[in-house]
Amino acid sequence: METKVGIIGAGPAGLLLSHLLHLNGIDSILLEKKSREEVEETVRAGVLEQGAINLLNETGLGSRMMKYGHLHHGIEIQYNNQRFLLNFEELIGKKIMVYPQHEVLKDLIAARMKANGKIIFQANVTSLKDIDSSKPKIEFEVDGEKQELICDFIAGCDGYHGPSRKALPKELLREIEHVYPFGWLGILAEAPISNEVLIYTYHERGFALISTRSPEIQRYYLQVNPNDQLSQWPDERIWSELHARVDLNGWTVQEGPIIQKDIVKMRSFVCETMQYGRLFLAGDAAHIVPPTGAKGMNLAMGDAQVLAIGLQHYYTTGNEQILNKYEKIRLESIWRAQRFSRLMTDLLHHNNKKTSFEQKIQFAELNYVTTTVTGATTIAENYTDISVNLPAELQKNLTAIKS
Ligand code: RFL
Ligand code: PHB
Repeated sequence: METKVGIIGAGPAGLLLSHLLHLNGIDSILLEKKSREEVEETVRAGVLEQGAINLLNETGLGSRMMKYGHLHHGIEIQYNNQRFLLNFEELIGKKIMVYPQHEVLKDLIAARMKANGKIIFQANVTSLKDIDSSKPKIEFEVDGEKQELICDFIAGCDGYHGPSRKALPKELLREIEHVYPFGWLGILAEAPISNEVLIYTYHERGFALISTRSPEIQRYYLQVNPNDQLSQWPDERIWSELHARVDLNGWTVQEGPIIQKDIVKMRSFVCETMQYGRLFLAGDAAHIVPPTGAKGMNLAMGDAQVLAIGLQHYYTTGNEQILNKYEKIRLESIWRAQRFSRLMTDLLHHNNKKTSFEQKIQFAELNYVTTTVTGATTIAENYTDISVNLPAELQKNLTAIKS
């Protein structure tokens, strides 16, 4: 099998890249180890930045998002039994879209299928070969049968645990990691909407987040010990913690049957080596953020956009100049998103290891971002629009890939 761009992984990064390449007449084959159903059902992210909303709309992927997604004009931050609205629209004229990641994936897969795009599901990539040559190869297995894909370029969009990053020479790896002493217990509940916008709550019992998936399904999160097991969190305990942390006089979290539960550990990770030879890493394969800033899916889309621009430039001019800048361009946005995700995590979680000085500073920070225009504007700018940005020099190339 042969193609121009071999893509590993049908997450937001891989699927968006294959769609953008298709819009520019560049052939690709995407290999995904899960089935289509599994990909379309995995519950993960929920918030899209302004740049991601625009990109989906401008590349023909936005119709279901605009119909079923929910545009939010801001978020609320709560602490000390007080709730503050940060109205992003009023502050900077931007909004966010609450639209589940698996719905974005359904839209992308449908668009690829309609265009006869080549996605091979249940294709488990086992190794990458000759990545420093002009014909790199991907070895994979379908139904236990070994196959090989020969390409010009490989896009490693296979998440944190995928094989792409592991194919980079160890001595060239520049990896940086920070582990937080927090975990998030996430639930989906069949309940009516609790609030018009997301509520990020600091409480001495721990952080809580009120989010939503649809008018009938709500997504709530609780800060837990990262080593907690789901068996320690029966439904009654979850509801009693949510009420204790978020309820206010006259306002209560809406309850309903819990249909899904999971616990994630919180980490920041960047593999700064995002290119080696003809292999490019994109999305979670290269970086992980703690979910407090809602950046992971957006960063994956931002990577796909710049990679698509670089490949489009290469196939029209034969010049690898933009591709060679991919790593540098993306690391700027990635580190800004890392900074913001850490800031939100520190601001909103309770850490009993903090000294009383550090705890007082945390309250002063909460006060600053909720009661001053400058503080709130900083949150608004970073929350709504840092992951899918392009340097000015590439703006003209963007028009080309969207055509
Ligand atoms: P993905 O989505 O992990 O997709 C990688 C794909 O690669 C496949 N794969 C392989 N395929 C073939 N052969 C192999 N050997 C393979 N190994 C792996 C996998 O099966 C998979 O389908 O990576 P991508 O595209 O980089 O996208 C990243 C995002 O999924 C992730 O960053 C977000 O979900 C993070 N995230 C959030 N991001 C946001 O922008 N906004 C949010 O509100 C938000 N909330 C969240 C989140 C992540 C969470 N969890 C579960 C960590 C909330 C949570 C709780
Ligand atoms: C979600 O709805 O899953 C969600 C929203 C905001 C975050 C993280 C997760 O910061």
